[in-house]
Amino acid sequence: MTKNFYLTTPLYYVNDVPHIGHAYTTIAADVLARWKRMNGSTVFFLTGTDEHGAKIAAAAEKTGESPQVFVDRIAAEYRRMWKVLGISYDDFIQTSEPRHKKVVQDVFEKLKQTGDVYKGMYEDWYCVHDESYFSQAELINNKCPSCGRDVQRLQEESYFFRLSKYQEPLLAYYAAHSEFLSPSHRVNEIINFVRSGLRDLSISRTRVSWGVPVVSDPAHVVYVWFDALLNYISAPGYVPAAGNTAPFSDRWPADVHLVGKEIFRFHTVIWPAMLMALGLPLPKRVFAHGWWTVEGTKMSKSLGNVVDPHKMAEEYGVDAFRYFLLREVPFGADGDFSEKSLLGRYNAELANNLGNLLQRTVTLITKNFGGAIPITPAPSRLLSDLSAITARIDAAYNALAFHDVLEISFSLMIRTNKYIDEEAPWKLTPDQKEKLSIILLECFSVLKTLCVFLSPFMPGKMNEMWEKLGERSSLTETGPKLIESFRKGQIPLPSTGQTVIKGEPLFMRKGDRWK
Ligand code: ME8
Ligand code: MG
Repeated sequence: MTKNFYLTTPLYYVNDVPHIGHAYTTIAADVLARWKRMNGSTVFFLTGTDEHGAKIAAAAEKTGESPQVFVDRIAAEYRRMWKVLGISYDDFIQTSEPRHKKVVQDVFEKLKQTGDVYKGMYEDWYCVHDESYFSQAELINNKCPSCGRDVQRLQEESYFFRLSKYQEPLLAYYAAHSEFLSPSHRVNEIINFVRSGLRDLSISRTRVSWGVPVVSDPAHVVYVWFDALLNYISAPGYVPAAGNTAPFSDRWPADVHLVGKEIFRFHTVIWPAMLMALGLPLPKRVFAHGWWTVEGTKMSKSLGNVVDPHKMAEEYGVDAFRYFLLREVPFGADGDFSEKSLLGRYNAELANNLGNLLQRTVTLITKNFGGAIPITPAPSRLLSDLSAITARIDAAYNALAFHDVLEISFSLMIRTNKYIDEEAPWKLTPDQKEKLSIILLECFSVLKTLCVFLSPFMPGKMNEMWEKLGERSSLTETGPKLIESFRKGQIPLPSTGQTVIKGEPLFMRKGDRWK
């Protein structure tokens, strides 16, 4: 039976170049997508770019390009970045695409008809940078509470979305679906916000021209957030006139919307209310991760401390960079990026632990058995709790606790390296070949298991390791069967004559320029 699994990243604004913040969310989503595929799910992994609004039109004007040429160019940079970082997305949506705009327009008209969208007058403090209105009470020192810039008093005719109507239904939904607001430490902020009262939301602009025009009133363009959020249903093929029917309903509702904590509220208040208004089922989970700073300070273009993922991937390899981002900080918490820490973990964990475990195992098998993995029907001491370990790995992946997956795997590496140190197989005499076989088969089995657990994080390196272990099948294709046996506590034996390949270390140690 194949299960469908639909997950998304935010749609990134195109007025910025992709940096580690965007890479973080997208890599996390990719890890989950790969794990789900390996477990036999049919995955639909969506990412893309958020391209409308005044800020983006202004950014285009600065470069002298038309907005469309500008957004296409930056969107292409995102695609290129995802290619470099090995992101296995299934669809990339740009909000300026006709397939998306059509859905936005049809949804708008549909909700106008049902009365959830109505016309009124809007007046408040407006921040151009954030394209948001704020009430006097929300301002901080009379400046924008989000970016600290000046705000201006604006009044305009606007369409509103009847958000206030959904206050109680939202609270009821949160109460009945404990996973919807994830991680759990974020539940209270949302519940308190909704309880404090929801105002209807202004969802059209007359001052902005780069956007989706309202069909029945083209002086208005749709507010960027109302426009952008709809990508999650436009990409999988929602047709407003048809409602929740196949093929759209095969994908929808989303299993996970992965977002940064600063946009959690948009995804857990406005978005579900929009879906309720459309009569669509709600996403199963919205997960907010934390924010990266760089060496203690907020990343910003003006400070010149924006970390370029291309550079990190070039220096340390894509896989080590992917590994590091999810290893350094518990997923959901804030973190601080430093290259020193990346180098430290690269050397200590990847080169000295994982790489070394592979290297010594392969060397011993080569030296003592001519490379052929010894097959003994011995019970594995190291993996005696394999079904329990696999259950913990499953649980960690399902909770999006990527750091736990890595920690569990890391303990296994440490344990195995320690086992080799203690057993000192190089000291065994020729009449102890049986014992040597057992030790090496055990190490081999641990490495094979690690390949499966870690390949979503380091697909390239784990394929390399898989090949070095003499495995011929494709790791991603064999993965599902292997995970099934792991769950039963069974480690499949190598095939007869399977030989390891001795070569370059998996991770070359790097000189420490900070020492
Ligand atoms: O908010 N640390 O787009 P955006 C961690 N277009 N994650 C970070 C980060 C950091 N320092 N910086 C960025 C938008 N991110 C809207 C979304 S969705 C319908 C519309 C990641 O380009 C994180 O996922 O500002 C954050 O939520 C997202 O980039 C914001 O990207
Ligand atoms: Mg932002």
